[in-house]
Amino acid sequence: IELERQLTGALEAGQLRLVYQPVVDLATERVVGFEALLRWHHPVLGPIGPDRFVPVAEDSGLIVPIGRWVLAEATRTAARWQRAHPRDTPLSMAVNVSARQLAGGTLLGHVTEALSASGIPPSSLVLEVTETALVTDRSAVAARLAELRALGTRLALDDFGTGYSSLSWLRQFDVDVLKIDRSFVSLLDGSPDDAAIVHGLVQLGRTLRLEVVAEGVETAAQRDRLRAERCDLAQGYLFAQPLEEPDAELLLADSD
Ligand code: G
Ligand code: G
Ligand code: MN
Ligand code: NA
Repeated sequence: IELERQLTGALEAGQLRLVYQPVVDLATERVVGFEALLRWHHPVLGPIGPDRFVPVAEDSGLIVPIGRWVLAEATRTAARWQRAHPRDTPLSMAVNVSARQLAGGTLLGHVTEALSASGIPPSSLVLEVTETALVTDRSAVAARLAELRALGTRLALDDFGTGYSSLSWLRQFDVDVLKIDRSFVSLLDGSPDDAAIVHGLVQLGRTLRLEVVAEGVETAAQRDRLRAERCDLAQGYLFAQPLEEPDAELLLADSD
């Protein structure tokens, strides 16, 4: 409750910040986009991770104004980076969207607003949803997702493979990107049987003609294995941690 009270003021006080983790093309190792991740710089407690405060924001409904700010900020940054670093395919920006945001009636408006204010091509905005966001009311969620997709944004299924219904999910909702959870990527250091799971997940994505992103790539061995599996994209500490805006921009310049 105390955290909730403080979070209410945090947005206005400028205590919420975004960091950006690069997404890398495995074939070329070029940066092709970023995932925006929320951070709370608490004046007394110091940095608080989203694992602690996003659930609080969800329960209180604060995730709605916070999510609106995240969309505006991330697309504004994307627009700047796209102008400074033009590519054949414009740099992408992925934003996490939680269950509460998806269930509420304002997400579509906030996405529309962010797209028009920033001017980025809708297809360069990737909205990441987890399976848990989708368990509640499947037909309502499917309708919301279809509206978002009709704007031209892309949808990613985040933490893929960790939920209990991943596969039925894929059949029911149209997504464009599959993000393989890092718990599976870490298996690539283990036995051949474990690696077979990653092989299966990448193949599944490819067969469904989805873009496949491996999360949490930490070692060169994992990267090489994923490349051999023809996984498209990767994120992880091997390439870069989530970075403050200026550091992300330096890395981007290196990638031109
Ligand atoms: O950055 P970190 O790995 O600590 O993020 C932890 C979790 O917090 C991630 O799983 C992510 O889904 C969630 N998260 C990060 N940023 C945002 C955000 O802007 N909005 C929402 N809804 N969730 C976020
Ligand atoms: O759930 P989601 O995928 O949105 O969360 C991404 C989170 O994963 C971020 O909080 C980020 O800090 C974390 N992360 C990113 N790369 C790595 C990695 O290589 N290893 C680990 N352990 N965590 C990572
Ligand atoms: Mn994510
Ligand atoms: Na994830």
